[in-house]
Amino acid sequence: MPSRRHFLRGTGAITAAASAAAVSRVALAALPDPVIQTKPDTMPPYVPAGVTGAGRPYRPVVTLNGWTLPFRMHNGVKEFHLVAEPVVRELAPGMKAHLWGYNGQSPGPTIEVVEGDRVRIFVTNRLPEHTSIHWHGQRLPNGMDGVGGLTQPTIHPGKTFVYEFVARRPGTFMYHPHADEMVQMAMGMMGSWITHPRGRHALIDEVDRDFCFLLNAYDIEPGSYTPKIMTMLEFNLWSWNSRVFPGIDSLNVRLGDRVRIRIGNLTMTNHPMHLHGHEFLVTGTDGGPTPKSTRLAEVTTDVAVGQMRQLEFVADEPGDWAFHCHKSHHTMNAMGHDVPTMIGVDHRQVVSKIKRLVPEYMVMGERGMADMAEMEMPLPDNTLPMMSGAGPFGSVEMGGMFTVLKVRREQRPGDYGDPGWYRHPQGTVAYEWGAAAAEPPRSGATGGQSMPLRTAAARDVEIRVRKPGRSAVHAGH
Ligand SMILES: [Cu+2]
Repeated sequence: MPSRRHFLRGTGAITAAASAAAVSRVALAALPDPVIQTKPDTMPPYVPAGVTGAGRPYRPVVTLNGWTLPFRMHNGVKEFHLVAEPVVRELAPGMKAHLWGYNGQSPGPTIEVVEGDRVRIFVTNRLPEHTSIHWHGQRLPNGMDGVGGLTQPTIHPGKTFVYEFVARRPGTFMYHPHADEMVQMAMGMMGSWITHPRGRHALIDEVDRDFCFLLNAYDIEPGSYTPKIMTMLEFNLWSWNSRVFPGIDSLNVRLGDRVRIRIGNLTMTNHPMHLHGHEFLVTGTDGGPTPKSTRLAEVTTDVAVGQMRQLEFVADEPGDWAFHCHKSHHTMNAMGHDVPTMIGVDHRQVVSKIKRLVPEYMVMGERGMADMAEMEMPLPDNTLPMMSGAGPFGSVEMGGMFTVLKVRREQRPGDYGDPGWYRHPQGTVAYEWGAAAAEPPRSGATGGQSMPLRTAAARDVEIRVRKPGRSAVHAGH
């Protein structure tokens, strides 16, 4: 039904205008028209119009490569409509995935409310199997907890269920199915939930920019479109809000901004989140704001499976600062794990012999794997290079869970647009040493555990021929 797909773009004042118009055609008591978003862009913050009261206005969040779901007020209740449905998500330019999500996207839209709000969420199931939604971390009546079979019957295809509860405490939350959970989360069904404090809060500082995203992961065979749903740990695409580098938008801030980043982890492993150039405090965990006495300055914090964390810092160093998961294989896209280490192996002799058998054979990894980032290697359709992303100085050699925090003096308040690459002041970039480097002094001792520099290449190296192609280069993760 393309006529019902509304594209939210342009101003920060996006509202459910189109859905409100549809609502007026039917009785007000009817289901709110679902608002659908199909673009993977980071949308401007959602500022609800005409909503007054305690805690309003609040500083809305910006969902990385995502959006906030508009609501309608109905007799003092904030009403949302989530539609669980198959979606097509661009993970990064060059690769689309056939996922399940909500309202046209995976992850689903962020739900953003104020502490004390009564919230009613209509959930329509347009999937081929039953589902439910669990409101991860919320205080709520037991029957609203969304555990299929335990606290409610599941929502069958074509049916709509209603969840209703009061957002009792401020913080960062998530939502996801609690029915056929392993399959439905492997297919991309999840979303963020932000509850702002009702007023000034002793432990919640006001910030200039408030970002949120989920850590998620997929196992998609290069050349195919649909995730493998029975994968337990060996995922091959490590994503933030179902995007991988270079598809993840940068976090663009103004010099001196107080910045909050809210992160939830719905993958099956932990992610040590690492920010360059700044120290941050963990100001919030699963249970809400942390006591100030517990806040340690960090540059990396681990976000374990099922956890939410809030990082805060003052962006007082201009530049393009890497922000990524510190598990190095999580900053890569799909690759083969059965590639042997070839560093230090001189196999020039054997290449010509192998090429007689396998004409397209390529030598890989003789000097490390950096060549891979720039190599023009044929890839199957619908896949991404293992390491890519063109920066101002060359290939960034990254993939997966990586993006850039861009801190700029010129960034205007409220402007989330990409300012381009940082222009480094003269004399502040690492540079090549122009003269010959002296040989470093080395120990001449021969006793004990001394290990003299090896000068001769190893002999009698056993070599197994591996053919290029799916089996060796892009065989899962
Ligand atoms: Cu990771």
